[in-house]
Amino acid sequence: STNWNNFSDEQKELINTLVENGQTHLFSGWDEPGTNDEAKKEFLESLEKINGNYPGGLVGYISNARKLLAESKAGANPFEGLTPEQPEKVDLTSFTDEFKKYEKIGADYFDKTGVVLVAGGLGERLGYNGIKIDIAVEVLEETTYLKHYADNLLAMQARSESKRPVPFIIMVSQDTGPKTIQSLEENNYFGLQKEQVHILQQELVPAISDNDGALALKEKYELILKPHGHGDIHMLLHTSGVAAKLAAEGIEYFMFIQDTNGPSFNTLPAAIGASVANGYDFNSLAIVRRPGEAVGGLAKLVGNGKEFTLNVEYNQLDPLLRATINPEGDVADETGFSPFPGNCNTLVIKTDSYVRILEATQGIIAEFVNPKYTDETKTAFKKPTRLETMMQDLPKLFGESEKVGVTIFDRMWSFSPNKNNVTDAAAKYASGGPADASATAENDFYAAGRARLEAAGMKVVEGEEIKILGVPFTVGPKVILRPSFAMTLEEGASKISGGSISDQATLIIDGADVSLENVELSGKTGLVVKACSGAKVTVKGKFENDGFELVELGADADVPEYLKIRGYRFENRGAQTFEFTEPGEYVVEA
Ligand code: UGB
Repeated sequence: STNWNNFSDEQKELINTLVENGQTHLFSGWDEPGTNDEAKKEFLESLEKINGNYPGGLVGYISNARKLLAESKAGANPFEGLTPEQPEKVDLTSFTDEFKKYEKIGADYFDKTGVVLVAGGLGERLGYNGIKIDIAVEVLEETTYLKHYADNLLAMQARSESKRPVPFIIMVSQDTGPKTIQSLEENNYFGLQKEQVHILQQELVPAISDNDGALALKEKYELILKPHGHGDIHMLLHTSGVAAKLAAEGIEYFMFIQDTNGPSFNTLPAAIGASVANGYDFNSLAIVRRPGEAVGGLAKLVGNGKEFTLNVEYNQLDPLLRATINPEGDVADETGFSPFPGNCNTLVIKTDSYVRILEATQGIIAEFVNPKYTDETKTAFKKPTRLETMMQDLPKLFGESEKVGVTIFDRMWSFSPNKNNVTDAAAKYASGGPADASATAENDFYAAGRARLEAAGMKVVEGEEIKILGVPFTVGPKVILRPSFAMTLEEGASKISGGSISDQATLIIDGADVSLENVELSGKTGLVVKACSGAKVTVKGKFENDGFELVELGADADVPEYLKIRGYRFENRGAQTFEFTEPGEYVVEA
């Protein structure tokens, strides 16, 4: 029931193909010619676009969906015949000589590393109406995740001999793209060069309403579209040519990071070092995992004449363990933790193997489907589902020769995502899991600063842990050592000698040539030192002031969302700030 003259031959062919592939319902309810012709045209244009975005087109998508849905209905075990064992691990959970050795190796790769940020997700669990990388990782100075990441890239390139700009690849989706670009432009790319930033946009895929792969309609002339998962990054790095181009330009490793994992750069030097020293093509950063925690488990899967190391996603780990090594499933071993390292989804991938794999596979990662069925007959879904992919599944494309390793770090140092709103976070914490909220992310940000001071020999008195709206937060000391000051433990130690910091004090240092000599901060004292490049600043002596005060806001406070999702803010009650904007030699004394 339409005026076919309105459509191109390609559009007519697409309609025929879709009808042949079980999608008659997309067109059967169309109005008479002359009614809603414009909407029909737009609908077809959107179908053409979606068809072009997906490798293999809509027919490929429908056939992949049918196959995966049939497997899901049959309850097929994707790990049939495989038994999980411990993967090859490098333990960097404490600051040993080995840790420092790896940092040293990795620091030589600052100008041979690119950073890939997957930021296409909206963070609905967090209750924040904006892009997650615009949220502040700390509210003493309100540094956003995006600025924090850019600061680290600037620090990496400042430390390399070549001073080559560190490539920064950001994957966005149509949900996050415009705001990401706006944020970069409004802030002059945070000091980065526009050319070093590569924005890649992932496309949404159609939702599916039944086991036959029927595409779901939102209304008569509109499909329901959903995100396809972070695994799209591999296809985009291939189709855009960015991976191959950067590899040819001498980039040897990519570090993949998530949108709101502040500690990622704490681990970068040692993780790259571990990849280099152990010849890893793919290195998964991991933490000691709590049983049942919503992070995947990293395991070596052995069987069917093969063995390979892979993330087993958290919803699949329990059934796999029950079917193989432990009838009780995803439970603690004698250490009190899950025997399998938890996936931080921070990945270090060697570019030459990566480009080779991308060329052979087009970067198309194994898809999966996770429909919620209405009952055990598994014939109907509660709501339309879609095919998804995960970036950590890349090793599924590897052959015999690629080496996969796991590098385990202390949790505070490596993994503190900001994913949950305060209410959910408090509930998660109450039931024994990590809160993974704004407050805990900020807390770990300061804890990493404390750890750097301690590793440099300063005396650090850790404060008490309070609960803010049911989420734990350590009152102090609050320490921010900007990447401009130190990227490795060794660098921190070379700039700090002696000194002490009390449990409620605050210390913020920004600048490459700042050094601390027996600095003592007592009580609630706050000290902020910022030095531009070329300003050599020596800080010494005992400081005393009223510093920063933590003010709890309560659940119903009328404050901006970035404060609401944490439940507190800081007020400056007399912290001292010393800022040097001209090169020269300076001494800051109490
Ligand atoms: N993301 C995209 O860029 N595009 C998308 O389509 C979807 C997401 P989630 P998830 O580290 O805690 C992962 O939703 O998928 C970005 C691992 O699979 O926060 O539940 C998004 O912007 C899991 O093994 O995470 O779980 C964000 O930056 C575990 O380690 C990132 O992808 C878990 O992360 C992650 O998206 C974890």
